[in-house]
Amino acid sequence: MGLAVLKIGGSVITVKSRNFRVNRRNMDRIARSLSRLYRAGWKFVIVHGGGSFGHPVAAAYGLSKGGLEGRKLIGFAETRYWMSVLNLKFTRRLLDAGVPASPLQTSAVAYNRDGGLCWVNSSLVAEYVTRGVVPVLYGDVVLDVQRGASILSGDDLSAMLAVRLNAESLVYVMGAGGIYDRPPGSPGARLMETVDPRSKLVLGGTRGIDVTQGVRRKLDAAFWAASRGVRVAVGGVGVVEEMVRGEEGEYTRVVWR
Ligand code: IP8
Repeated sequence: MGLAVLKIGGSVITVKSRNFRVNRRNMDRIARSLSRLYRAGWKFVIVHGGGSFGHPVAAAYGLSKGGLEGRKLIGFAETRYWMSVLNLKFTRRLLDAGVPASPLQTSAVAYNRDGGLCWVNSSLVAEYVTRGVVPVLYGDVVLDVQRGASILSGDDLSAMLAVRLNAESLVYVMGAGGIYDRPPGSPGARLMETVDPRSKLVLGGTRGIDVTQGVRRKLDAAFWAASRGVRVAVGGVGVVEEMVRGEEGEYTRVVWR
């Protein structure tokens, strides 16, 4: 059995419309799926997003473009605090399901350059995995060698770890349940079975891959990992096990061709 890196979207494990409110039901569903997979022999690295813990705080202090001057210093510390709170709450649910999950503070093992991931201590993460521990990292505000500090997205971090650790599977769990050919919920929107860099995804009348910043970033990271031989899937909470195993299911496979 191989290694799977899972990026659990912040919109899945938190209530987006209520700051600092977790979605406990989704946390528990994911925890039960991971527990079954772990008992079947899978190893994991988990990375979760910021949801209504990280994003509103980072936005309130103007951290989206980075910086560490003036009130951004408090914003850095507040964002770090709230991400740690979310990380502990999710880790608790995983532990209660029998998964040996252990928080790993992203900003202590990674830093950025000009807003993008520059370095991550992937060999340390690998050591935890080898010993059977399930490290739980997250999108975080991290030090940045040019900007002082900036946001490191969990989407980028998970793709990098999947490639560096030679993962068999990289799974993005998101609220929408996969990638749609047009905005999910709009008339005629169809879940894509597979998506590749040339797929025609329509948003607001434009052609080509033109999705929201969040999904675009996820896809860029996903294509990059797929181009390096990782099996990549994007889907909802109900198909986590199928995605990790690479079985049939209602989700989107991300391929490189
Ligand atoms: O939700 C962002 O991580 P993401 C984390 O994976 C913060 O993009 C601090 C907003």
